[in-house]
Order: sequence, then C-alpha cells, then structure tokens
Amino acid sequence: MQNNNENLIKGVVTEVFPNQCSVILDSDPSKKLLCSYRRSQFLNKKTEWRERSPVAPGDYVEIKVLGSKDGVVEGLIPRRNQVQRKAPGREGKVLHTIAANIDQVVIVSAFLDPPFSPGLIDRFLIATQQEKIVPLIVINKMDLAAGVPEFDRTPWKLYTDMGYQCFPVSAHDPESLQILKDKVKGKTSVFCGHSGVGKTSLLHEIFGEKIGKIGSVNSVTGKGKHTTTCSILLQPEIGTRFIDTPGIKEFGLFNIKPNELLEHFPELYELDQKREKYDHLSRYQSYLRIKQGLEEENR
Ligand SMILES: Nc1nc2c(ncn2[C@@H]2O[C@H](COP(=O)(O)OP(=O)(O)O)[C@@H](O)[C@H]2O)c(=O)[nH]1
Ligand SMILES: [Mg+2]
Repeated sequence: MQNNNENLIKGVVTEVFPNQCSVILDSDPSKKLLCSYRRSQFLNKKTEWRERSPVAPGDYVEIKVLGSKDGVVEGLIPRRNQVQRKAPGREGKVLHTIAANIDQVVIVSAFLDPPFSPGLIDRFLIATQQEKIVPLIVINKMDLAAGVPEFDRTPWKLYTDMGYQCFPVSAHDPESLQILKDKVKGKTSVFCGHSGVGKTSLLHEIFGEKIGKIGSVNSVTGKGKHTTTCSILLQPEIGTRFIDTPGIKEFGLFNIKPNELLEHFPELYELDQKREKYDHLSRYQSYLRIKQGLEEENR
C-alpha cells in the first residue's frame, strides 16, 4: 500500500471553527489554509473530561492539501502543554482548550476599568502551575492611576512579593511596553484576561503593522468578525507567536479537588502547615471563593 504520509505537510492551527480550522504552513507561514477536521478521528473518548474541539490554536497538525486554500487535518501532534478551562455553558465534563504548545501565559488585568481582578489572576496562576507554564502578570491602563491615592497604586504587590513577574504598563505609553516586548520576542505567548482589559490594544502596540488589524474580516473564510468568540494565533515574525483570546468571563478550573486547592496558594499553605492563622491575608478571600465554586461543581 502506498504511504500517504509523504503527501502530508505540517502547520500550526491559528483559529478554530465548528469542524474547520485555519492553519499556517511551516514551509511558508504567509500561507493559510482552511482545513476540515473529523472530530471522531481525534477526540479521545476514554478520558473523563471530553474536549469541546479536538484542535486548538497552537496545535501542530499534519494536513493533506486539497487546493490553494483548502485542506484536511490528517494528523495531530501530541501537545507539549495546554491552557484549558471548563467549557462555559456546557453540562458535564467538557473542556475548552484556549491554547496549546505555549511558552508563557500573559495574564492581563487592568489597573482600572474594569477593576483589578485578583480572582481571575489566581485562577490562571493555578492553571499555569498545573501545566508548569511560566506566567507573566501584566497590569494595563496604568495611565488611569494618576489621581488614585498612593497606597492603592500597587494592588499587584502581593504577586511580586510571591516572586511572580509583574509588569505595570499602559498601551497608551509605548515606553512602558519595552520590557514586555522583550519578554514576548522569540516565544509563543497566550494573552488572557477579562474583556476590555486591553489585550488586543497591547498586542497592536507591541507588534504594530506586522499583524494588521486583529478582528478584521477573516482572509480565508471571508466570514466577518469573529474574534470576540475565538482565540487567534498570529505570527508577526518567525519564532514569535502570540494567541489573543476573547474576553474570558469565567475560568472554571477542573482536575483539582477542593481539599487540594490550598496547595496552589503557597503562602497560605505554608502557614497552614505551621498551624498559623492566614485568614487575614488578602489572597484568603480569593481562595475561599474558588474553593466554594469547586465544591458547588462537585455537588
Ligand atoms: N486608558 C487606557 N485605555 C486603554 C488602554 N489599553 C486599552 N484601552 C482601551 O480599553 C478598551 C478595551 O481594549 P481592548 O484592547 O479591546 O481590550 P480586550 O478586550 O482585552 O482586547 C478600548 O477602548 C481601548 O482603547 C490603556 O492602557 N489605557
Ligand atoms: Mg480583544
């Protein structure tokens, strides 16, 4: 029998639609094909949690080219890592993979408008710990800090105290973005956070014309704007990739038991082990809320 693998070419998934995904080719990243995929071929039915879709932005795939703009996904390369959440609005154990094969998660919160959100940061920190992915915390809209009392100006201080990298920036102040530019160069980063915190604005400021307008008409399908519901991978230069995600309202954790949650809050856990009080620490409230959510889901 002829070996069909010879006809397969490799690429990376940039966007996912029902039963189709767009893929840029390794051999020519300026070429994007719209490829169909068969859910039944790739979804693992034996696992406790089922994925909403078998492919995600960042997945490496092997495709059979059908024409100048179309193809079929024939192979899926095992993932190095992934950022996943419980699929919102779905009953049962369904997962949504936000991004695959990434080097770092850039957790974006705004200083104000919408307000700084430690709850979502904590959830992303737990997800990155589970997958051993480097997290960076970006606090955008620092231009809005003028006029805020001095003592309220560093709400992220607890994270720097714990050793996390935090970058207060403003998409309106190019100078403040230099360090972030250096951090994302040569890496695959996924930008996550609530809607309106400025993820897309930051990416435009960092990569400028190299990426065009995110959220404009899709060049492959011609089907207007969809990036409010889809993540999208862009490659502004060889070796540098990022995934812009839509606003994430809920980030439901999975594969974690309520009684194991404390271990993911190292500063609380340490005090707990020493039988010291920790309910006065600011992250305690965040811990309680997440624990309550997990208990409700398990009920
Ligand atoms: N004041 C201020 N506004 C910003 C900044 N970055 C983004 N914005 C505004 O915040 C709104 C949401 O930005 P967008 O990039 O769409 O957020 P996304 O939903 O996280 O992608 C837009 O009106 C932006 O102009 C910033 O650094 N300072
Ligand atoms: Mg956006």
